[in-house]
Amino acid sequence: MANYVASPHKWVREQVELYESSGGTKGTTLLDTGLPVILLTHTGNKTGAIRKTPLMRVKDGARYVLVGSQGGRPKDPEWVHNLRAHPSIELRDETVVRPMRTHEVTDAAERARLWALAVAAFPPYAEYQTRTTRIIPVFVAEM
Ligand code: F42
Repeated sequence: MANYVASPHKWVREQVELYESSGGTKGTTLLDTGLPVILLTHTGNKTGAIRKTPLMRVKDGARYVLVGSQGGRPKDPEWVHNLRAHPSIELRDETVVRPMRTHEVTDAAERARLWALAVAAFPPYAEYQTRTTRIIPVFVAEM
């Protein structure tokens, strides 16, 4: 059984702890935006450790859209590499926890459709894309 290794970022680590310890009833939104957050449990590509990452909740029907924005920083977040190597995850949406499969969206038209959903759910994503030359990766998570 792999070990859980918490995020080095205090605010992220604390959100994960509150979200999980409350059974998905607290810590479920992003700071002062009030917008909903999901919790991804995934496997480290290099370490094999269990990693937990809060992301904005973006839905496409029953599916979830995962956006590797990381505030528009120059590099993809590390969880993106983890999902490319280990697509099986667990996704917590408030009180509901389910195993899911993920895939990266490579088709340009499909990515554009999902990107529009993402920006509608969390408008700052649009600005994050302008801060970086990388194309922000988009994944889908589904049962
Ligand atoms: N980040 C987003 O990208 N999109 C969002 O929508 C988003 C929303 C959000 C909401 C609430 C919140 O609290 C945070 C939110 N974040 C969002 C930030 C997100 O949770 C992550 O902190 C951020 O994306 C950075 O992810 P990261 O995977 O780069 O995390 C770093 C800081 C980290 O934890 N690094 C670890 C470390 O020890 O330095 C290692 C992480 C890791 O997975 N290592 C892999 C391993 O094998 O263990 C190797 C990875 C590789 O390169 O192969």
